[in-house]
Amino acid sequence: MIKKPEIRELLKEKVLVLDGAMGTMIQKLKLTEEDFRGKLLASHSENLSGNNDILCITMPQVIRDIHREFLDAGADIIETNTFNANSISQADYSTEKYVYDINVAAAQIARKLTDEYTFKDPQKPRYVAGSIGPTNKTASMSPDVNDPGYRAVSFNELKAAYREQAEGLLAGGAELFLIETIFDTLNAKASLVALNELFEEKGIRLPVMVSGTITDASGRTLSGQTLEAFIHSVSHIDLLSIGLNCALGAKEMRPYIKEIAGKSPFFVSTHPNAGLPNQFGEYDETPEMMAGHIKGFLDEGYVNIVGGCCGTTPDHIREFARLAKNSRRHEIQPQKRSFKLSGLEPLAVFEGSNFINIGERLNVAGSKKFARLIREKRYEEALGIALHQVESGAQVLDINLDDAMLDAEYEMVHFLNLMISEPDIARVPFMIDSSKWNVIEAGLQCVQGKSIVNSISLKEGEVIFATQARKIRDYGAAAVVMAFDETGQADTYERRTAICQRAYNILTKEVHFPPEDIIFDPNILTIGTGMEEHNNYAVDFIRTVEWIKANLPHAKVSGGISNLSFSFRGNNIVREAIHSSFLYHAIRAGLDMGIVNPAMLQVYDEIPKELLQHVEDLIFNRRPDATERLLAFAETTKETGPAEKRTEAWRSASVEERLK
Ligand code: THG
Repeated sequence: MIKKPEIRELLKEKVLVLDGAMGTMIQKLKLTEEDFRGKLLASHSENLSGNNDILCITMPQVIRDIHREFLDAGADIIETNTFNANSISQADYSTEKYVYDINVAAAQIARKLTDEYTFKDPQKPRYVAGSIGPTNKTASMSPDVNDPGYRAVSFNELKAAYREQAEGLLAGGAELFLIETIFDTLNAKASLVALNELFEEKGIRLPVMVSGTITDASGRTLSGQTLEAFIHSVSHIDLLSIGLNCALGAKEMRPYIKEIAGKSPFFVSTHPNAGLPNQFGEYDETPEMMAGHIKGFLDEGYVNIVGGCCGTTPDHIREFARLAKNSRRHEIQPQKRSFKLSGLEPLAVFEGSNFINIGERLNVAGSKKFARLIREKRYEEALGIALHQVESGAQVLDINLDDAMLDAEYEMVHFLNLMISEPDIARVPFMIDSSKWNVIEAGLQCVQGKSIVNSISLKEGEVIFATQARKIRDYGAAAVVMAFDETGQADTYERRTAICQRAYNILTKEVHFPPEDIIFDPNILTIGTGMEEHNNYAVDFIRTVEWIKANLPHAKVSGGISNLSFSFRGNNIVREAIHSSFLYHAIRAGLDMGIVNPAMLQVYDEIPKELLQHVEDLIFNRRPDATERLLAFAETTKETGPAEKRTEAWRSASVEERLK
């Protein structure tokens, strides 16, 4: 056994060098079909030319020689020749059944060499990274323009394929994993979940590098995420590094590497192509040219791991190793424990107001129109409601398809997939709202962004609560925790605070759920029902908000605002006034977000004084006859048409203006 420092520790001391491209090195050898087949697959049914990964079992000497060249050039980390060694990609060659063997062989070949080199020079330890490519299918886009809800591969299919690959790499001696060339974050999430499950089962944890790819000048991944949204989507795992590879050359990559260096909570890696491909698909950047760009990254302190992708040769790597030797290294920027969500874009927080409004209208229980459109399968029109909410200022969209008449799991998956295909909708993060765990998990498997689960609770006891919370964390989502326990819904200040405290302890101490991703919902219950015991609901909620903010560090608080006014259905003027006043006070008490109808938020200061007086008498439980008085007053203001049709000037104001 060769003793080596943990790579994480080594990265605190120096910049490490990753090897260069395997694919373009193999290409240069101009191997024949017979070479690819070797003895082992001499009579295989399909052509194998171009199946580089198969060489690990049919012609291992070729792979060994290339690794040697990169090690001689000074690479600290070499990547296994397994970029396409997964059953989904190998299906192109009908070689799925060799996947495990390819991965074992690939890791063994590499590991034998790194051990040899480390033994020769213990001052320069070498490591094997198991290369995990994206596969040739994408989980969050439809390959069929006429069927945007279709997906050629599911999350679970990807997860199973990655699991098989990872098991082989691990068995062969890989010491870390490199999930690379990520063009669709959902694929990467499937591999992160697969790795996590493997680690849990084996009781180990290897370092994981994640490397995305930006395909054009838009600065987005192929699946449409901005870089920051991508970072939010994968940062729930304690990664070794996050970085970029392929697609662009180092020069074009520079602004993005700079951005990652500023925003990544992990070490930063880069392994660009040797420039952009020329008209023949070849890469022209010489080692000296490319080294010039890499030197720029190093001098600025952007990176911890440098290497090369397509077109880079041992000569390129030799230059990088020379530069890395005495180079400055990137210092990870200390991260604030802030609330991070993403869709295609990071959660937009408005200046001057941290309150996040979550659109409530995509709820079959909360909108007759939406329910009818879904039941009649008029999805185009249902998407119109989603778009309208985003345009009205919703920063997150709540989606609920729980209905006895619907297959909620099917509808959740289908509707999410449709929304994800509309960039103007998918730019915001989603809140997956269901009382059924299977619906929530199916939803989580559709979204590449960092979303919110709505909701979990202690209703069915601690074991189920903790199990679901762990899964949510592994999928990289935040969670709404309802103030519910085994005995039912909390409806007093004492019960609300006690349950939130208990849930917080379990989540932070047992589950290691990040506290900033816990969103308490201490139940906004209906007031003005005529029942005396309901009169203090709003007051108790607001007090609970204050208590949570003071006692449960970093936790967020949310609620379903429109619940409050169900008693005043049919009178939207009164309902809106109740919502605005309640929000005004709850936000001052610390409410972070709310499920609202974003098109119906009224400006607090513009609520007519008399109406406001009546509304606040009710909200603050200031007099026993508050409901009757408000109802009587409401008679005088009865307004029949749907509120959204009215067109006062304030409605065109920005959301933060309206919230003020
Ligand atoms: N907490 C959490 N999630 C929630 C709630 C909550 N999800 C659902 C609900 N409560 C929040 N969403 C809504 C959506 C709509 C309405 C109320 C709450 C609503 N709808 C009109 C009504 O019923 O009068 C329907 C109008 C129409 O049909 O167009 O008020 O508390 N975590």
